[in-house]
Amino acid sequence: MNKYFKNIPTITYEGKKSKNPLAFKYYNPTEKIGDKTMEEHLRFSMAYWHTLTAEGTDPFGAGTMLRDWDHLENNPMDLAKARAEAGFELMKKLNIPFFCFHDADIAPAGKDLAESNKNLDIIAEHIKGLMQETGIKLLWGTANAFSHPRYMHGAATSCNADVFAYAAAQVKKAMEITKDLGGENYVFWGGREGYETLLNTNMKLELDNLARFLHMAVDYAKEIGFTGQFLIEPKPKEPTKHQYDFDVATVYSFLKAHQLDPYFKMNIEANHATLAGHTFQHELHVARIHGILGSVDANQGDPLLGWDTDQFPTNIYDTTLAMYEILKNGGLYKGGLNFDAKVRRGSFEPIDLVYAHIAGMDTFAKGLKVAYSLLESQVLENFIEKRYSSFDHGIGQDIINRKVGFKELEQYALKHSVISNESGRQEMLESILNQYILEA
Ligand code: XLS
Ligand code: CA
Ligand code: CA
Repeated sequence: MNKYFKNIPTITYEGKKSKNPLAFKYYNPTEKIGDKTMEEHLRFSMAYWHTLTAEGTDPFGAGTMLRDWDHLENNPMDLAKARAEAGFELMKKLNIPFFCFHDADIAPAGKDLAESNKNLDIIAEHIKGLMQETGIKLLWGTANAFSHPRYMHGAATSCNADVFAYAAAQVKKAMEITKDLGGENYVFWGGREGYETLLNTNMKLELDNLARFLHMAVDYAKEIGFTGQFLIEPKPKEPTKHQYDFDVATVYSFLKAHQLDPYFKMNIEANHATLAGHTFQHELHVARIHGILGSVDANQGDPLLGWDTDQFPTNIYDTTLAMYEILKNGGLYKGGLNFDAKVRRGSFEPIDLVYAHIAGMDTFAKGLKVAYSLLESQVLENFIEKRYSSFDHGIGQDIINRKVGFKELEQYALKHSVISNESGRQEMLESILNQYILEA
């Protein structure tokens, strides 16, 4: 496999002193961090869409990306095969063990649903061969039920029942292919499931239909024996003004309200967290404490821009705190760190894809190391434990054990009306965190 990224060598670990831009400085797949190797902890994945199909277009201009496979554009099936080969060559050279795709990324749409499905079967078979040849696995599959004009009003939340049916057929096929390729998860990102104005929207019906759709997916998974994890990917806005899957907390209450909670976990994207006005760590933390942290779309937004810029993750502070949550979760289990990230429009050469993935992989590897030593020291755990220690005994313990109500608490407060608090020591803790980052 040396056709599309000819001048790129296999990327290896050279250590943090290396100045070679085509080497890992922190990501050392076989290095043990605790009882797992870095490869087992991080489970990196390439996103098919950004890396293989994106052209670098924006609302102001045409595509810029130089991609060796694009000369095949007049023959869409050959183009799809070449893309797959290029993707596996790139993953092999970067030592990325997983990939993720939308149905629309891997095969061209046909003149109707039947032809689209046929195209998918042919390309999926080709991909299966490449998976066998390289040992690279499928982290998750999904259906693109948002790009085609038929989805202008949404898919499972469209006002048009024919669109609901088409989306169901598309998801059915995407689930079958994901199962056939051994996918470990299947993702539902809301796409256009949301609304622009309540002047034309029956929100109750749309939300109920979304729940009906997800129940049908659960039923079909059982029917075909798909045992991968179902994941919902929250996002607060873009493309619609109000996305129904706003954030982890919103999705969790939706799942609970519709008895869907036993079947779904979250796929948390960093850039979606920040668009929702949260930190990446906040979303991971909320999912973790509810037992629904499934997988991660590893990217970052730009604090100066208010949209989904999908940049490669390079912020060590953020990856440290993300890995901290992931380690506390006991890992990602079937999930992984999928680079749902794209190179900037000006980074148009194939080698930029390599630099971008190296940057993301090293940033998460460093984050893993820092998070592991932070956790080992228990410095934050000990502080937090002490901070809440008033609930370990006396009246605090009675509150926890529900032994007291408002009347008893009033009696207590009347006797203890002089209260003393302790500092939260935020700046001291931030300084400790910096120290761990600098040392690891
Ligand atoms: C878009 C989403 C999308 C999902 C998969 O913002 O990130 O790419 O990850 O449909
Ligand atoms: Ca995503
Ligand atoms: Ca995104």
